[in-house]
Amino acid sequence: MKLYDCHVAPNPRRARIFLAEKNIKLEKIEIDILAGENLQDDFLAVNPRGLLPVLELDDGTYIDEVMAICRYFEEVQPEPALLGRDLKEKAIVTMRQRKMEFDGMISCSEVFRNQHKEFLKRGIPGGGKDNIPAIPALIDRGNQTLNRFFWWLEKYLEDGPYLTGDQFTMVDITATCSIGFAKWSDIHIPDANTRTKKWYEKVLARPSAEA
Ligand SMILES: N[C@@H](CCC(=O)N[C@@H](CS)C(=O)NCC(=O)O)C(=O)O
Repeated sequence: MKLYDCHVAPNPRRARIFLAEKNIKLEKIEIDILAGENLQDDFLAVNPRGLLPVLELDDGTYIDEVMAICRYFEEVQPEPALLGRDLKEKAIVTMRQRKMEFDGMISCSEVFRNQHKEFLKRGIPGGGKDNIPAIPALIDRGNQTLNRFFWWLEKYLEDGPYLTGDQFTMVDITATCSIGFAKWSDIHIPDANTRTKKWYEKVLARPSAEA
């Protein structure tokens, strides 16, 4: 099994942290997104969308989408449970994880992608070959949705030390990677969000954060 990875990119980082939490080690193939390696024919044969990460199974099947990769390993190795321990927790993790992804990860992508010169003609993730232009108005919209993302975090942390209560889960992983991604655009946890700041220090202190 192999993981097609890009060490600087936030979505591959989500998969790496998940694997590190489960202590699963995989062969990694580094693909340089900034240099456009993900848009070359070799990688497009792996994932026609040109996106990372991708898991290659031993039978040659390719699994892209972070959540599909994580679901695969949660089934292979259920402990520690990162997608919920029981029915209710599984539903809550799914619900909150989606919010972290849409309001966090995707908003960061809109803010970053529509102002960074390397991406001026790479307006949608993986769409580099199609010369899709950046839309500056999406920077503002992304910033607005990020406000909602930071609001969610502070709210969820009313329930306990992690974003679903007492257990570190995928929700914490996607949120951590979104905050890291937001920094690329000089966006940080608002000073008033004290619960989030404390939580972020704690999750960054976990060995998996280095993955
Ligand atoms: N929904 C996808 C998102 C994957 C994604 O957007 N990956 C980014 C890296 S963070 C990428 O490969 N971008 C390539 C590009 O923009 O050319 C997932 O969960 O795997």
